[in-house]
Amino acid sequence: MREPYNESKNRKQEQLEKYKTNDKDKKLTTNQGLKVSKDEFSLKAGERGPTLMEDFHFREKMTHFDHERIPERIVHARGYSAHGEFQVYESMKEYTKADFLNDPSKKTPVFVRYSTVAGSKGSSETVRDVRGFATKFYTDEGNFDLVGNNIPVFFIQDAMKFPDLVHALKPEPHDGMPQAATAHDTFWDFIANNQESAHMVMWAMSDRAIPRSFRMMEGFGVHTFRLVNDKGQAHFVKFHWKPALGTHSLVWDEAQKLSGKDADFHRHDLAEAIDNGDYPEFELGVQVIKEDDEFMFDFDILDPTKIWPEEDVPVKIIGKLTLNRNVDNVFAENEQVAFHPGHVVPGIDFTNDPLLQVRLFSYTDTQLIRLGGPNFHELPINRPVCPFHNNQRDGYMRQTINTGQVSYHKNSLAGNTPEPAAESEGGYTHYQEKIEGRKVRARSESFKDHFSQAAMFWNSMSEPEKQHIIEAFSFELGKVKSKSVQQQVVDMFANVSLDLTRGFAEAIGAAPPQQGGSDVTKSSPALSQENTKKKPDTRKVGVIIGDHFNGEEVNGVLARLKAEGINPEIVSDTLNARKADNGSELEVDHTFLTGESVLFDAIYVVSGGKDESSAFTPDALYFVKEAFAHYKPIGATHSGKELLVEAGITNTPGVVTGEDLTTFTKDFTAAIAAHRHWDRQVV
Ligand code: HDE
Repeated sequence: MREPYNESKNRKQEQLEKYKTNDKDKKLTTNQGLKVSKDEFSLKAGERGPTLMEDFHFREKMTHFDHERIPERIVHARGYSAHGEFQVYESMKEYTKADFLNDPSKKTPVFVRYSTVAGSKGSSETVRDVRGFATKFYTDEGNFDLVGNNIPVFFIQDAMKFPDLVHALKPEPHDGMPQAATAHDTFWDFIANNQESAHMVMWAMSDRAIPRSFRMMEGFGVHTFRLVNDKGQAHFVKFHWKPALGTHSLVWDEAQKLSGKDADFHRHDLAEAIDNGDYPEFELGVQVIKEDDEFMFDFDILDPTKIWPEEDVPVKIIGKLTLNRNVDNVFAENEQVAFHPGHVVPGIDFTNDPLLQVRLFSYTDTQLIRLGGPNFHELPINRPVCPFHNNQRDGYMRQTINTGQVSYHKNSLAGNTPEPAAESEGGYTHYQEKIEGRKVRARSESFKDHFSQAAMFWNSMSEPEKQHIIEAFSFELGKVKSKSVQQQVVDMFANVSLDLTRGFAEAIGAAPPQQGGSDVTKSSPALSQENTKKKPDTRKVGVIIGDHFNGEEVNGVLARLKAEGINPEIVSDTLNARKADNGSELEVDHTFLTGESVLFDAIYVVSGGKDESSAFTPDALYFVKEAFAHYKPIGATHSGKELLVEAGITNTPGVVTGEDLTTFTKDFTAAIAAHRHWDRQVV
């Protein structure tokens, strides 16, 4: 029997509470509960003598430590998570019987893990890579996992090639390099020899692969799934997450510098936003295609290298995800969480997408080795919030004490329980798709166009986005040593666009393609980040300040920025509070040493050094020049303007100066909302 949903509490949080423990103010004990008297010295035969085997306290402490690490995820090792809630806007009953999508008054607890794909667990977060966006919905009917990415297509069409893809993109086996990067020979050799990757590579070379924040990227279920309603009718569906703050990216130079300045940049950003009460929000969207329309498109809707252009199949927004709680323990939650695309609930089903089909095998298999056995569903983070009963027993680290004599089905001794549930009682029934065919190892003919949507992606980009793609190819292939691989990639992408390949062939010393190009003229405006939402909310502004600043003005600007949802942080050459001309003081958050320009979305320059007359430090000059080169908004008032003159920054797009408080803040806020000012001349 399902427990009734209680709206006043988040059932997952309540469940997790039972497992929490806090050691503060407690006596130190062994794992057997024995109080220990000393924890600094091992037991020795004499003060200067050898340690004794008898020292059970030392052995327990060291043995546990020796076994602290578990294997990292084979892909998506570097990740970070948060808890939250999901609520559907209106009942989706017409399409699906999934309970959590039927009741707009119901809040479903969720856990989301964001990740990079290629790098190790300790690698930097701002690398060029796909981002994982995996969501576990703890529904009343069991866990539903939407294990998606921030890119809507994939490199390959059949999961049989997944081990090859991952071997090619991971550090090369002979020297273990490079870490968390695809800028090397084996990755590009794989691409050139598996050309179904063309569309995904276009996305991976675009700004999408260097997101500004986990909070500012889209999420996609990638595969075509099925929604099934209570009449047994099915629709094809693709799932989307749309960020409330819009989709925004870093610039490549900034992303690389951030890798050193703050390798945790994205997790910092996520955790801080939640701590500040700036809860990240994403809307869930669905694209729905009727079963009868399966063959209406010029691509196969089961091909995971294809999108359904939003202009052709609109995204219907159906609900909202809010992330409102940080993890308490990264290992217990972020590391031990086990996602699986096969965790579905009644009303959500699979299709024959060959990538999805084999994912349904791989995820449980990988958890068995990573989490050490078949009982990982008992770990607190993985437990459903609804009861679960079956005849599975034993195995490493079993925690449940199953009482009773019977652990098999069918039985008479326990009245044939636990018993299967009828469909009307919530029993999952697989959609009865009609299947006919011969047993073959083959790629469907309908999966053979690899370049049309890659060309559509290119056509959809704004000029700055195109330039960034050219620069990304130039960088990545510039790191490739094999001339042959470089040329193969140029020749391959000539099928997407001659402008693109001519753009980077020269930079990598390859022959520009003589022929090729694409006939595709179609574009999809939804693909360009230029057309995304632009809001100032939660943007971080670095405020460069010295003593004797105009107190009234600066406090006025800061208050107005905060009222717009912007977060100013003070940067100076010391952490001592800075004094204004009117006697007021401002606490300093960072020095130039600890608060680099790459950590901010915009810069507000107020004043220079220790007194009114002193000039800006060279650090301040570097700070503002770097922000300018990253196309960031820069605001300056009064003596702050002198720094812009010193930096050679004149009246160009995104540079806002002025004395009138209200006008200045209004213009500066608009410049911040615009994200980056690509029309600026940067030399
Ligand atoms: Fe995954 N993938 N994948 N993947 N994937 C894993 O499972 C796999 C694919 C995705 O934060 C692994 O628990 C195969 C597409 C995310 O814990 C592994 C194929 C998409 C995460 C695995 C794919 C994803 C994973 C490694 C077929 C987007 C991180 C650790 C080609 C829809 C989940 C683990 C987390 C993780 C296999 C392709 C998303 C090995 C065989 C397409 C977000 O099981």
